[in-house]
Amino acid sequence: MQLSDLQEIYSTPFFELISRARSVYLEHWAGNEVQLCTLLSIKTGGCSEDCGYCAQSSRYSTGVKAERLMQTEDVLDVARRAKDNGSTRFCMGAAWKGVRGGDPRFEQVLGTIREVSKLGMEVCVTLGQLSEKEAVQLKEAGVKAYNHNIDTSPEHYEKIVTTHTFEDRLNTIRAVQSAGMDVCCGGIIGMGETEEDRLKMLHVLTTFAPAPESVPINCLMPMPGTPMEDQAPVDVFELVRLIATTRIVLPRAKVRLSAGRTRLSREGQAMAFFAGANSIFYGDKLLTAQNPGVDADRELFRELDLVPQKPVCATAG
Ligand code: SAM
Ligand code: DTB
Ligand code: SF4
Repeated sequence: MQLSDLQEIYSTPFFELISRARSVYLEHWAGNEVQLCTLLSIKTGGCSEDCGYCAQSSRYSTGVKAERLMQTEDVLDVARRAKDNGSTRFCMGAAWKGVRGGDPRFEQVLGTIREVSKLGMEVCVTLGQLSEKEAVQLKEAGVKAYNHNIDTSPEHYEKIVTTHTFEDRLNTIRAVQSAGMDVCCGGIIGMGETEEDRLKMLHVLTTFAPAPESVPINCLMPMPGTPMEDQAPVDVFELVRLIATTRIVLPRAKVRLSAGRTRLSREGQAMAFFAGANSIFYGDKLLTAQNPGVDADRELFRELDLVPQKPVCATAG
């Protein structure tokens, strides 16, 4: 698929676009099921990288304090609660540039993963850069999917991050694929990129082999103290167009309506679900930023007749 194909799909008249996305969606998924994922920051703040959107970079004064890696028991408490609340995916994030085999902190994370994976939720982690050796260890410990976003187009990336490259991101994704983990990869919109940048990002995702298992679409949460703190909110119709286009070109991927739901109306979210978004982060907090509360999401699901998606790969009750 060429970039021009994506541009053509994206610029289809709005209602035609979302109807087409809906038909593609219903061919592959139950249209009333949305996956609930709980996120937990197991290592917050103090990151060496300069990602211009991120409250956890040590380069900016964002008020986020650097914390130590969470103990396994504490992570398990949160994971059990997430499961009781109906989450079927549990994603642990660390504010690291990457991980290195043999580092005791990585060994600790592997131990945590072994325990969490016994709970029967899909286990996802996002720990930064990896090589194949660490990817294999994660897979063996019980990780189903590894989240590593390309975030924006290759051209725009260097305006957002200077401490690592777009190619570094792709190398990690290749290591994840070789180890046989699912790739969870998407990006952020609302960082001053053009419509073309958004579609170039999506185009890169369509070149992955195998295709990404899930695609998180984050709307920038403008974090105070970061270079992006004053960015304007994303236009809801642009977001829905991008979701619809993603659904059409990656029909089997879970499309996750990720960060930024606190700034979307209920109607905006309904349109995103209609157009094929079928996964959300569930719980009051993302990593450091706010997310709609559990009560608000339960109410929204009730109003829209949506139900939580069943786990795809439960290994235990
Ligand atoms: N350090 C690892 C990495 O960079 O891959 C894992 C954690 S990092 C916080 C995970 C992803 O969160 C980023 O790639 C980005 O897509 C998203 N993210 C971070 N801050 C965000 C913000 N302010 N608004 C929206 N998405 C954000
Ligand atoms: C993803 O694409 N979005 C999540 C998850 N992967 C790790 C992170 C969103 C972070 C939002 C900003 C924050 O909480 O600091
Ligand atoms: Fe560090 Fe990840 Fe935040 Fe970049 S996005 S500063 S790598 S935690």
